[in-house]
Amino acid sequence: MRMADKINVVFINPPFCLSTNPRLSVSYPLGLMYIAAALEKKGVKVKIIDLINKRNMRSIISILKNNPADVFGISMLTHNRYEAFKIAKTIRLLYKDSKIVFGGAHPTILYEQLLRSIDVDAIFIGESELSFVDYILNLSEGRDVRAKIPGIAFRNNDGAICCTPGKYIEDIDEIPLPAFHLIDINRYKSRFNTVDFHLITSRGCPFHCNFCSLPAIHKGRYRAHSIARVIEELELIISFKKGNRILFHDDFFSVDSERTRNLCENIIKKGIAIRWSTRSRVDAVDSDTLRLMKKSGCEEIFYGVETGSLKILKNMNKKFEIEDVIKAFSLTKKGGIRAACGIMLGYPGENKETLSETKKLLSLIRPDKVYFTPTAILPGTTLYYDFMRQKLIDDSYWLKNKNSIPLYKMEMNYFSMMREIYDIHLSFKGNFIDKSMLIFNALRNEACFRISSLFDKFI
Ligand code: B12
Ligand code: SF4
Repeated sequence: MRMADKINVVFINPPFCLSTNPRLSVSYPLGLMYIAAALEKKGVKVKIIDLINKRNMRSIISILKNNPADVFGISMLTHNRYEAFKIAKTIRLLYKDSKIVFGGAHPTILYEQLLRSIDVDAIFIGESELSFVDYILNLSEGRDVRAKIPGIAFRNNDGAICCTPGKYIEDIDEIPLPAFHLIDINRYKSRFNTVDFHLITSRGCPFHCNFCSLPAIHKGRYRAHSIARVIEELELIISFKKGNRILFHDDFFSVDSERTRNLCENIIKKGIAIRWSTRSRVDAVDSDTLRLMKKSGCEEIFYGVETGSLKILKNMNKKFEIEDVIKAFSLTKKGGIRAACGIMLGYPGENKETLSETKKLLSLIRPDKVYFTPTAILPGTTLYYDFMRQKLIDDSYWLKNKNSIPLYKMEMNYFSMMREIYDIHLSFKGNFIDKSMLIFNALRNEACFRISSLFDKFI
């Protein structure tokens, strides 16, 4: 007799209280939709409860009461850890016999601390389509095989914390297409009444920037979907008829320019009419690839430029040069694609001089959009370990400070930096609309910093 259909799983995406970015777009929980699809393929009953924009704990409790499960799987980023903890504690009170597990970026890095402080049955480390399915299928047969499944952390019968080594999915095409039928896609409509679809064509990034969480999650491993699989997912998305805007949300799109060209050629050949945008690195674009990207519907590329200071760029271990930034922006704009740029403010070493280097660079490359963010010190990053060594922070921060993210207390305070940011925006020349947009961006950035300073802590 098949037992898989006797067990039911409820995935929960906890609310996201604004902490660093008031501009956050609400997007569907792709990671959970992948695991849900893998479970359904084995006959397991799954639900996804997306609480992303729920603010009220009472309404969350009533949703939980209406959705009993054998296993509750809670997803967690560092930025919504506090809500995830509260939900786990509530489920424990409501359903004493159900299993509760965590997964996602934050528990992948801090599983030990979480097992010591929160009553959960297991924590899944990294990508979990295989490991979680394995866990559930065994559980449905009454077997507890946690110690044998790769990429799980748990407490054994003696209370000791055990962690099995993780295993990456070599061929990511084996993972079924995300389970779109488990979410209400209309909830994710933008103000233009269309959905911004998120699609991941590859996983991981071969670089090791010092502020980024990815090296701790994917350990520098990069794997790509086949072009045929990406086209299949695009065709599925288009069949929903909710607009044709796609965000290729790879950690680093265009790692391999030949593959990128191949993908674009296939989109063109198959007549897939999409408007898309993505993220890339300034040292990974060339004019031929950009031409094909444009032809296949690419409207915007976001580059993590981070700073105009070579000294800070080196401190970050970004591994590109200022010349690469200038070249990439020139090629992208010449190719008719909007070039957006992310700048991190307040990285250790930031001062008036480095800021003016950033200003100089921005006025040279003249990006179509600039996103300024304060430098967040995320767990598992080299930056975080540097601060730990200096005894400026330790792991207890993540339990004591709700959802707060630490920021670095620099020579220069954030408010004088904000004034500098206004200057940067106003120094851009352009037509009235461009200029109005830039001023709007400046105001938005200011709001973003003010909110950060309310929630986040300086160390
Ligand atoms: C696309 C993306 C976004 C998109 C959409 C996110 C979404 N709704 O899916 C947008 C642009 C909206 C976004 C926003 C933000 N993001 Co983001 N995002 C990503 C990115 C590039 C890919 C995520 C993804 O879909 N991966 C593919 C799927 C397969 O992976 P996954 O979601 O991690 O899920 C897998 C595993 O983690 C695990 N898993 C996850 N949950 C669970 C739960 C259970 C029970 C189990 C068993 C397993 C499990 O299994 C899944 C399948 O393999 C990641 C980088 C990365 N590679 O993780 C950053 C990343 C997750 N984002 C990050 C951050 C910081 C943010 C923001 C806070 C940024 C900000 N300051 O505004 C916001 C918060 C968003 C939110 N609402 O929660 C950080 C998280 C760092 C941390 N320590 O928590 C990451 C790691 C980027 C980075 N380099 O630092 N993001
Ligand atoms: S910041 Fe970008 S390039 Fe650097 S490790 Fe993270 S994903 Fe890769």
